[in-house]
Amino acid sequence: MTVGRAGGYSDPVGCRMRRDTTGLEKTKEGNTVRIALAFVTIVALAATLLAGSALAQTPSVTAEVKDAGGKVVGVARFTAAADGVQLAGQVQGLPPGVHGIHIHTVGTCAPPDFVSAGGHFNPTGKKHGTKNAEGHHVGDLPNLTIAADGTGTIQMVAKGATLSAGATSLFDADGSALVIHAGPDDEATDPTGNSGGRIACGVLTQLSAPASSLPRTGDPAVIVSILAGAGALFAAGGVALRRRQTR
Ligand SMILES: [Cu+2]
Repeated sequence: MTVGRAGGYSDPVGCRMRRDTTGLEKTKEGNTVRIALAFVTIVALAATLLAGSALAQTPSVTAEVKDAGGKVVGVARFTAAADGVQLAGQVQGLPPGVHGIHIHTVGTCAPPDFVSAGGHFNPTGKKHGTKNAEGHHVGDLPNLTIAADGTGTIQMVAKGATLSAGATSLFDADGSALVIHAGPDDEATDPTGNSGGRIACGVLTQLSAPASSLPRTGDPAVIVSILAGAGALFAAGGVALRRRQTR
């Protein structure tokens, strides 16, 4: 079988033959296959890079909560949810009982009173509390219950809040903070919920990706990416050259 003449292939203007740097005779048919392969390679590489990039840009938002003495009493993680922002975390070393907890409007936690965090995050100009007819603040949250051993689970949604850019974003110019209060929130008294002093506070911090998932220089993944990128450029250049030569 002649190279490029497989399976009844016919070329009405005659099969144009040429030699490339490998010394092998090539035909338009062969070139088409090579172009297709190169195209598939480039698309696959682009898809891989885009997927990696999307992963790296997935926001990871946490707040390390500290008490008035500067001691870490817990960590909360924030993720986008259908109806707002989901909070999940654990706290310990806090007074047992029911405590008001809110997202406050400024991302500054200056102990011991944490007044620096400002009022509740309220970008929509509502009044405090889900039991308030004119409520609620975007930063309002259900009460947090601390057990007799001082531990508690944060599992709640900040309804109407977002993490991406926009009017209800927790990442506006001055950031925001998670604040835990001394007493329970009545979920109706504007603007505070009457939940007493602030006993713990954590600034919402956004990372582009968890540190453990970021590639480091010298990682096999980085080297493979560089080699794959170089390969794709080489293939694309080869395709362009061949197309010119076959004209
Ligand atoms: Cu508060």
